[in-house]
Amino acid sequence: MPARPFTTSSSMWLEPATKPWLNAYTPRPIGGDELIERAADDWRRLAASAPPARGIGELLITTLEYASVLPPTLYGAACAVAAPPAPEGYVVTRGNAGDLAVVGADAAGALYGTLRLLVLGPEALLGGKKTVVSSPDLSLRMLDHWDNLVPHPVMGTIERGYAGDSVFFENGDLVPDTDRIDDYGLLLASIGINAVCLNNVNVHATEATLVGERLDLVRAIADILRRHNITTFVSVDFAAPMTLGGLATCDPLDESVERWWRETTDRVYSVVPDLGGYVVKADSEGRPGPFDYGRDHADGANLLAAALAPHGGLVMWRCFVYNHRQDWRDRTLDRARAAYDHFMPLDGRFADNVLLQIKHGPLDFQVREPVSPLLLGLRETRVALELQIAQEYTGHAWDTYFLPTAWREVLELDVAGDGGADLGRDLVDRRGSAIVAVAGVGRDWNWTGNTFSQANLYGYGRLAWDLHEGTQTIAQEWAIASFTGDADLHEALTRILLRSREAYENYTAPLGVGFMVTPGGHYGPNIDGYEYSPWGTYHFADRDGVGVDRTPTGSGYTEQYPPALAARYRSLEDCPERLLLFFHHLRYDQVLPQSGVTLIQRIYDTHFEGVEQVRAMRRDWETVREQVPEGTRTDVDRRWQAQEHNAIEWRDQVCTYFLRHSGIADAAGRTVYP
Ligand code: GCW
Repeated sequence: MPARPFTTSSSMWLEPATKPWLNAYTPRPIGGDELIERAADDWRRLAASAPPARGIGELLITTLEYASVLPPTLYGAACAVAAPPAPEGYVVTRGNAGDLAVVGADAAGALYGTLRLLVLGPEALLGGKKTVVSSPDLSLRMLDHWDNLVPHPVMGTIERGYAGDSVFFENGDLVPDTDRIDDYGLLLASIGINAVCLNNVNVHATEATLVGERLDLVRAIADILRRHNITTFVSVDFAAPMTLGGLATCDPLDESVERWWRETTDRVYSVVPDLGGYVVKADSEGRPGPFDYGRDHADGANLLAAALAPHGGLVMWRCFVYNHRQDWRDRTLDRARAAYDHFMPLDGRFADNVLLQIKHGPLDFQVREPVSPLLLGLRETRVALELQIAQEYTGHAWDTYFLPTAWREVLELDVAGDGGADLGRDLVDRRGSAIVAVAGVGRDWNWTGNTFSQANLYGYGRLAWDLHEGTQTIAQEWAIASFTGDADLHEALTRILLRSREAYENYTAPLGVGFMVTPGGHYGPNIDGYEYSPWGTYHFADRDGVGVDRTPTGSGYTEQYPPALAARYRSLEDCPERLLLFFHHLRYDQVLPQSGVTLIQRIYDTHFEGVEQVRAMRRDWETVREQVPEGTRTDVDRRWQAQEHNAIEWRDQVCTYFLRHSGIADAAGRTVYP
């Protein structure tokens, strides 16, 4: 067992200081599987820096296959569960003598059960019960890293990364400290993540060689991640037959192209036999793709699927396909329509090992978007829901923003609009769905830049495992698992997280209209920053009103939804207020049916409220900050300062912009700069 301590210094959910139970139990692996041995090792390793505790008993870690070896009370309890755990699931049970058993459906389940126990402790995990059973809702729970092998001149080592350099790569090579990759694997396993894509979906020249000359890097990282039950994926360049292979084409229907992918993939699997597969961004934001040859995306995806199928590999084919060279003068185009228009007609044409990876909203990880209609529409194709932990449009790692609040809403959407199954249920019921998130992790001491952003990574793992887990539970678990302190501390941290999304939404772009961010970097306000750009992200504010008409009188995007949802979004009365400007262009003096005030007044009110909410969160923090370790405390302090400044800037720019455009003053008489 390595004596090396876990390499984050403090304040994260594997924080041993918060876990006296680590020293109360002696782990005993049964069955000899490497993952089980490792689970016991992880326990012992963290116990080395946990507070001393009096021994209570043994922690027996095994699988159903070996469960008969357990002492009778533990065996009986583990086997008495109504439904045995599904693959990767586990039973945790407490015996009369104080011993604990984790019984996995398989070795992965034993690992996950042990790590869950390690994070929460037996009291929180078992509550008053003798036994708990847990199984993941989805079998593929993935993180996509947008890491570059060599720093990109504009995007750096991680595209949209706010937490330092890549945990995998440094200057075209492996990072010198590969122990940190091992720790990262443990961190991810502790929240049930079982797949990681190593590199940016924008695959530049050097990164393309990960399936060629630099396959050794994939092997080295896969060897480490595998110890934690994590399967490795790579992003590939659709034009690789040309850029790497020297062919004159990458036409998906060309025989030499097919051969190139087959031979390349065979070689890749001879080196990394359990690679998960390829992630692909094609015909998107300047990336090459099948459109270059008059082919469609089923042709493109199936080309790679055929090469991967003999090895059991998957194609994660992204649907973020839209015209990024739009003419802002052309009001007939609506970027929100693009994914559905491109992919819906292809439903049923994709190979079995293709998953269409779809961002949760039709635009781009905005604070508020409706759920992508493509996610709801596809019925004959496997889908992966794509979320973004990296806070590209949600405050980078400066502003505190608890993303699970927004993800909950996505997963809770009733898919037919009739109060029936929600998206979470629907994903489980469909064949072979998956969940993916853009990682937001870097080499910073706390992995995520802002310590509060850890709660987003933690929350992603929890929701990926249980699509119906509540945000209150997630926030509270993270706070308790990460910080030693009294109930006031944990309650304050939980409260802050749970309020943070609403605050951020209030002080940024109003009522779902989106963007209004600084072009390029996407932090801070610039109301017209993208208004005359080719990116298709417009708000259409003029002297009379603002918002995008996506009903049949406008772009008709609403009609991509199932009928009941289309009707809801089309209607001014029924459209959720937070989405009004996403779906409608409204006059400033329009009285909003839900809040009963005019649009312009609602814009003023939410923006003033947003700043006050930041101040309230900050005050909450002030009351408990002394309980937080020094490094984290001062770092969080300066992030609150930055956030308050950002919120004020947003409030004043938005309010002034709309005062100048509408000429209507704030009825409450607050300071809006003329
Ligand atoms: O939101 C945009 C980002 C790009 C990103 C792209 C994508 C990796 O601004 O940086 O590229 O989304 O999801 O492909």
